Amino acid sequence: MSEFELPSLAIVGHPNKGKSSIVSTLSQDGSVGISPVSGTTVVNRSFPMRVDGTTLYQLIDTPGFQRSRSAMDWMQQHSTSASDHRQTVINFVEQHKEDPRFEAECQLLEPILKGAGILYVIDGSTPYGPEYDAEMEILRWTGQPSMALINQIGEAEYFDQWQQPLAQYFKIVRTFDAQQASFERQVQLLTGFSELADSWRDPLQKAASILRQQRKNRIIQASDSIIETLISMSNYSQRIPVRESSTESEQDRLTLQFQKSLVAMEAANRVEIEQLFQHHQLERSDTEFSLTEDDLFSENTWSVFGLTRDQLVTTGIVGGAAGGSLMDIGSGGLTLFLGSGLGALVGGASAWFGSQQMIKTKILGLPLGGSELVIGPVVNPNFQWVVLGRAINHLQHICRRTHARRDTLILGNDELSVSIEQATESSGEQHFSDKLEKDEKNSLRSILNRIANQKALTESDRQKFSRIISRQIPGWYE
Ligand SMILES: Nc1nc2c(ncn2[C@@H]2O[C@H](COP(=O)(O)OP(=O)(O)O)[C@@H](O)[C@H]2O)c(=O)[nH]1
Ligand SMILES: [Mg+2]
Repeated sequence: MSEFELPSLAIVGHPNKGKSSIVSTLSQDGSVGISPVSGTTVVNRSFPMRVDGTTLYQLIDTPGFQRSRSAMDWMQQHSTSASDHRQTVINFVEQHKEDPRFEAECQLLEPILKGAGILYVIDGSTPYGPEYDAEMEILRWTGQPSMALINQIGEAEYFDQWQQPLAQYFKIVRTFDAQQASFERQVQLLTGFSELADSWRDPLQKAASILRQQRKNRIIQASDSIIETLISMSNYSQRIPVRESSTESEQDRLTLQFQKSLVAMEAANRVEIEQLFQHHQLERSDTEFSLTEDDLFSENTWSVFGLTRDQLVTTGIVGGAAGGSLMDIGSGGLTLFLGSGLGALVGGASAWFGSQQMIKTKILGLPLGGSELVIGPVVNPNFQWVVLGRAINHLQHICRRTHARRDTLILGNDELSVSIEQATESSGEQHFSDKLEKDEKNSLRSILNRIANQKALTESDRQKFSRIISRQIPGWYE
């Protein structure tokens, strides 16, 4: 009896209750128009859920009911018994198609009468009132399979008030937070609906399993891209010609340039991951890492990732390597240059890099005369852990974020400390490395050491890495 080939769900309700937000979340489409101004959606718009070129289902965003009571009055006057309810709704739309008073009602009823299922959305933070009865009654008259969703826009909770009236009209009533719903909750909504309509059971169950598989593939792809970035960042160095006349401000500029290149590599990885999860219009506010003493390698920064110095020591994240593997500028061949103009440059750099023991730097003589400063790679042994910690944190945020959210993604300290606090409350755990099994931690340490030492990774290293990262991500299915 459906004119649609695919499972189709019309999202309906009062204006401004989060209908478009639900469409956005369930279709993973950030381009759906969401607005605090009611009346933004005036015509239906359909959003297909596509995976690998196949459309699994479609969601139809509709304008909110405007005159449900008058519409219901008309229908009651034109109905003689329950057996003609559906036909009466059809007649109503037929007769009022051109009537501007009932534009919204005719729009939203049209796909339902063509066979779309109904997701009726109410806001659980506003009280129930009898004005909703007419909406629910009209929907019931259509005879289409339906489910009620309690979204929560504000702080207040009137869920209890809503339970009874909703239960009278809908077989399934669920709470569903359009902005916060986890991926699993989204999939459960689909499978819930599959129980309501026989002809959709198979396609919707299949859609759910395809979505889970897609999620899994994306997480694996994301961890592959993280490891590639980690390798590039760990190997990165820059060669910069230096002259006798090089000045200190020039040197500052060069170090800044080196740092910016690393920041750009990290940013490119973030964009890639955001694209992978279809967050195309995402605005992100990020604390850039910088290679200054009181930033990347300070205890302050570690604590941003939930690491205390003690933890770093016990997990082996700090330790041993720092002193030994470091090629301190100011030592070895470089001292040759001391005393010259170049020496002044190097001397300045030494104070800058040397004290922090983090970036390998050397001066090379060029065959045709002149010298180059080779800056990088970063040799501080915490580098890979910090970069990885930041990447995992970002990926976790992206995986948790619904497409209904339009606010800036804040990866700064505040949000991080909040999420760390939450993690601590629920599990007593802090940094991702705390959640690792002992053998995982060992594997990861050895993989990160290989990366730090610029040794090639084996296929099995990569697979282990992928698995370890994936397990840190919400919505990962074993
Ligand atoms: N805090 C919060 N705000 C929401 C939620 N769902 C919708 N909103 C906000 O409510 C307003 C109306 O949302 P929209 O989806 O456009 O509602 P529609 O008119 O029913 O399509 C927008 O400002 C949304 O950002 C939610 O779950 N939580
Ligand atoms: Mg809308």
